[in-house]
Amino acid sequence: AAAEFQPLQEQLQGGSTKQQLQAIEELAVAGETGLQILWECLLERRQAAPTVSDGRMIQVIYAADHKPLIQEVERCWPRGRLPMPSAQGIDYHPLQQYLVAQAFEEADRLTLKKLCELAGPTAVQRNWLYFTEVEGFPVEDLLTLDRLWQLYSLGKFGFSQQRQIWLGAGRNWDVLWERIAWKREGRWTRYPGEFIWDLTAPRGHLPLSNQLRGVRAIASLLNHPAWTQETT
Ligand code: UYC
Repeated sequence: AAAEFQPLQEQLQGGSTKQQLQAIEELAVAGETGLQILWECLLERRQAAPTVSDGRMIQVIYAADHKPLIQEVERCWPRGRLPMPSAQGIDYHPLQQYLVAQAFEEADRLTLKKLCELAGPTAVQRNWLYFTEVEGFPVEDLLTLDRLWQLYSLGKFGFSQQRQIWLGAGRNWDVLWERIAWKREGRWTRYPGEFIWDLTAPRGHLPLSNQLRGVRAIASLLNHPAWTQETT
């Protein structure tokens, strides 16, 4: 790569997460050479567990609509950068594709659909979750969903982020709603128009859980053993 890009390249390889993400945004707008450097970095790290930098680099290549590099990414990871184990044989690949494309509204809707699939056919029919169903969710699938959302959101989105904020709020729902912008000045944020469907959203903003039928389902989700268990 051209010498002028060397500092950014070094920042990308050796910097803190914050510095890496900064370098990625600069390389994203630096044309062909910038994109090639991002691809080289992805390739070098292909054996390691994916980080938010890897997720962001992939998003940048897709956002640039760079066909040859998109093809390389898909050849290297035909099922997506993040492995997506499921105890129920559920296919999360379409969700990873939405997240890569930063189609967060579609990804959010699909997440609810997948959670309903996880709960079984009656939940799919009703298209919302009983808290008892949530309690029985396999750890593996919740971790997969959470890792997907984190990977493609600079680490901002996902249930475990929501859980951390909720715990930090002393488990007070109204404090959580305000912090994740599900309420503003005491008023519910309206679905879908008032939610923020991009990476400028506050931490924990996505994925959504409709509160029309009360907090028991999200309480089960945020209390799930997945977030405290030390496996997978
Ligand atoms: N909606 O207000 N929401 C819907 C949220 C509430 C309502 C879907 C989130 C408050 C109705 C999603 C919040 C409320 C429908 C969300 C929010 C309300 C609906 C689509 C902030 C009125 C039509 C998926 C907490 C005061 C559907 C789904 C229906 C839909 C998300 C109303 C993802 C995070 C209390 C009337 N809202 N929802 O679940 O079932 O249908 O009638 O939370």
